Amino acid sequence: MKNAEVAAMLSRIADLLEIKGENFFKIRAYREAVRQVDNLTTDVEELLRQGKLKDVPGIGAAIEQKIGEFVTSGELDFLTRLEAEVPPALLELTRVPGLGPRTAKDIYDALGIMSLDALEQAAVTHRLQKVRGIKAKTEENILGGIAMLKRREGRIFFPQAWLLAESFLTTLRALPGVRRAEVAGSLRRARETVRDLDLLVASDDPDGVTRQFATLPQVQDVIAQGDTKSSIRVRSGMQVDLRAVKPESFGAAWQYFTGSQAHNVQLRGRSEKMGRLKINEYGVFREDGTRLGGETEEEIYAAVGCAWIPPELREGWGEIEAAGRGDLPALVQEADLRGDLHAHSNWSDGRNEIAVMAQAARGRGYRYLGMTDHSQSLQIAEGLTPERFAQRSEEIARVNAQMPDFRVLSGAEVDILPDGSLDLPDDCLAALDVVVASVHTALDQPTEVMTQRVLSALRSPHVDILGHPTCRRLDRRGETSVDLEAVIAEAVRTGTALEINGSAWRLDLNDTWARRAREAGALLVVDSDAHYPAELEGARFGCAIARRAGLTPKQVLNTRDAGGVLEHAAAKAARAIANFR
Ligand code: DGT
Ligand code: CA
Ligand code: CA
Ligand code: ZN
Repeated sequence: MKNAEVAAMLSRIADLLEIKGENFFKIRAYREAVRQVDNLTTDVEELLRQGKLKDVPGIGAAIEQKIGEFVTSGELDFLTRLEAEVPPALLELTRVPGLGPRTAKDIYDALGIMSLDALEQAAVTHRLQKVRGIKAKTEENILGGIAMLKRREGRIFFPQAWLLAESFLTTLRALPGVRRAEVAGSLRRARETVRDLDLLVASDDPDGVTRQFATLPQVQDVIAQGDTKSSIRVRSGMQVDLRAVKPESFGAAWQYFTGSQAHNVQLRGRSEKMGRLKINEYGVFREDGTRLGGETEEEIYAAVGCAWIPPELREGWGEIEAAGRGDLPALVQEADLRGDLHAHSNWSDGRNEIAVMAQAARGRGYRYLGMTDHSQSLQIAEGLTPERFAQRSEEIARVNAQMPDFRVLSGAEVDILPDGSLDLPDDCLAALDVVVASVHTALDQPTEVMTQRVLSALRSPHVDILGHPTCRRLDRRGETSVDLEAVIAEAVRTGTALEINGSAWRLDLNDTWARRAREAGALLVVDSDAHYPAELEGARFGCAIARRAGLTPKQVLNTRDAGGVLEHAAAKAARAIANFR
């Protein structure tokens, strides 16, 4: 047994005693023992065997006895009994680094927070500040601790990593000697989760740049430091790898470090077959060493007879052959999106007025915004009754009158009730321009029930879009049991669009399901589900998913203008009335 395990055991005891509100001196004795064990240069076990453990200052007979029991049996009865006295949910909260046991208990008592996910939610929404003694800074630390815990357990979702990457790119681009700074690795490929951040810089002084990088204020630890390479860890626990190359090798390095590994292996295979070319992070070379290029990625792909391959497709799924045949899809781009068809205003659970959301959407270059507030039964989201929808349409008309070059589409995100019926009457739905139908309640229905529930919504003439089809929330819950294959087939049959919800909390559909939907011939739509202006940015994440799914603009509903969207809705309604009613 290692000293660190013994120290962790003692520290756990101290935490639990503190939660129980035990005697201060007793708690302090355990904390002191932790400090001593941490500082030991010899094995605790060895000292124990020699009977010298109790000579260590701060470790008395009682603690020595406990260490003895723990070391010999791997367990400690005293600790097990203590743990049994503390609610498991509270124990869970104490796992967060930087969240002290006393504060954890205060939060638990005041807000009844039962899980790490709920804790994170409360911190994000600043509800934690309602607890005595908790300030904005404490919330920030708690979020940092939760992020660290998650990171230890593995990978993070790409939208979060993008935000970190962007702050690094801004910093790097401002450094002297940096000509260009870009994201590489799995994040550039928009893989759903990423393990670390890979950044690439072009500079005439690569050595100087990597050294400066390691001293940036964001850096918590330096993991490795070389001439052209530097790996660091930021406070949240995420690793960031930086490579710096000369400008003439930038394209080759960018290609190489974007991966994926499978893609790179296949590309090298092709280059050898095609004429014994060698591709590495410095360029493309002939056998005799002549350099054929490397300043741009295009030069690398051109050398093996391929068109440039969008990073989102570089997974070794056949994209190299397709690029060789000139068969790559012209992937949808963010600039192709003419509007967003899923957003909320302060009429329901959004934060802002319709006009504010509309202005923000126009500011992103959109021509329209589907204002899809929640329907009546979703009371936690202040869903609207038919009467309130009617009142809202007057405000929408006023906003539209003031924005001649923009159109707010009057819409709803109507709940699909547990029995598959819709939460608004037909006449109300018929009066709307665009209807997103979503499941928000009774999420634990068995597959058969859940699937039928969703299928019946797809058959409604009023439903244009199925919102967030799996209902997963990345921060708190997985997918419902819905049979997505069946849903995709019915979406194709009824002409209902399936949503790629780009909210950083959802990413739903994800890339694999969106790809399945495309293959089945479904129409998709890239939405943000924004509840305030900054969240309109979610369209960017949704677009990245659409690209990984291989979608072209034609296959995405909101690349059409408002007229095109309405036409599609009318066509779906006519078809549904003729066939499914
Ligand atoms: P990740 O970090 O697990 O989310 O996935 P990647 O693809 O970002 O992997 P990473 O960070 O290990 O490496 C970045 C890229 O560097 C990778 O996509 C391909 C490229 N690469 C080149 N040579 C190697 C190699 O020998 N091993 C690995 N793992 N990657 C390599
Ligand atoms: Ca990586
Ligand atoms: Ca890496
Ligand atoms: Zn929703």
